[in-house]
Amino acid sequence: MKEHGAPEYHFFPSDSAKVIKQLGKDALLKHLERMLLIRNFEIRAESAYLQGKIGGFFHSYMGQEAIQTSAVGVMGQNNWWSTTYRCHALALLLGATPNELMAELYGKVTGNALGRGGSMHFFTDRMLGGNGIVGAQIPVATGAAFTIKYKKQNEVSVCFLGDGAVAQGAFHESLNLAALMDLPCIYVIENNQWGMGTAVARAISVQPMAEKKAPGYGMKGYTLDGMDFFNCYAGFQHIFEEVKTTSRPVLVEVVTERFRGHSISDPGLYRSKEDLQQCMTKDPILRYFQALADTKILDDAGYQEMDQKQKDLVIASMKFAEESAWPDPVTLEEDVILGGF
Ligand SMILES: Cc1ncc(C[n+]2csc(CCOP(=O)(O)OP(=O)(O)O)c2C)c(N)n1
Repeated sequence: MKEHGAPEYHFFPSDSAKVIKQLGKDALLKHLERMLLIRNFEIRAESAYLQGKIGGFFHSYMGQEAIQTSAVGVMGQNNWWSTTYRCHALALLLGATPNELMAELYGKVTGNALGRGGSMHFFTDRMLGGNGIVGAQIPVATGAAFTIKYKKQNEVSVCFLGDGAVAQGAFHESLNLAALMDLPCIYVIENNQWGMGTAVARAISVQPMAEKKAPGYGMKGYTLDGMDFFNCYAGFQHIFEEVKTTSRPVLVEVVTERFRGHSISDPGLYRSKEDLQQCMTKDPILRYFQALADTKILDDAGYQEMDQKQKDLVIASMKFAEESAWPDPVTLEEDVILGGF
């Protein structure tokens, strides 16, 4: 099988100092707080899983926090959002509480989906899942973009997908239709280098993906550095304005790393410990904090305090989940459409 070397990426040109100045201290701290909430949520939920408190599937977003935090930071909640089964971060960013999400992981009745969905099926009033099927959210997001256009709303539909989903037929059909119909959809490939244990270079025939594939649909393509919050922020800002002005879809590739296996049950034997350690040196949260420290916005003690606060919130959510009731088995078939056509 053909296998490529790492492609040469041309990242969206950005200037961190400019973004720092534009955001100002309060917003900068808010974004750090959000990333730390996500990181702490993933760490604690993982430990609860390993203690047997959580069952089923579990996919961690650790390492990718800068992407969705910057996207939601730029565009705000009032758009349509969709993603894969790696959905804990997006739900937190769109306003779901740690309590309801942790309770959902524990399968409790107080959970985000009444304890029936688990890790892969978080949602909010503007988040169309949490989708367990690779590529399932791409046509859904395209439909949401159609609705926006049909109702003449000043919004966009943002669809996060993995690099593995790019080879799905649904990807091709959706992008083709969005381009034909001028739909305001932002397709964001989070390229974390792996589709389960398959390296992206072995699965996708053409790279860099956005740069090379977007022109085939008559769209613009952008590449962002997913380990650099400021590059993502500047890129999404430009893309958001462009899509709202032109109502043309765009394809974005964000180059990132996942710090865990594909799912919690993946021993990760396909990459060496050294490779993993190397990718963890690019931690987007530490890099972001470093920029705040360099500009004297936050010192070490301030960072520790903020991190501890997020940890405490997550630990409180575990207590909430632990103490919540199980769903009543009598309700098992409620909200399920049974029977034939
Ligand atoms: C249609 C379909 N085929 C296969 C699977 C099994 N599967 C689950 S995740 C996954 C890999 C997807 O990788 P990627 O799109 O890169 O996303 P990532 O997990 O890296 O975020 C596969 C093959 C599935 N859920 N759905």
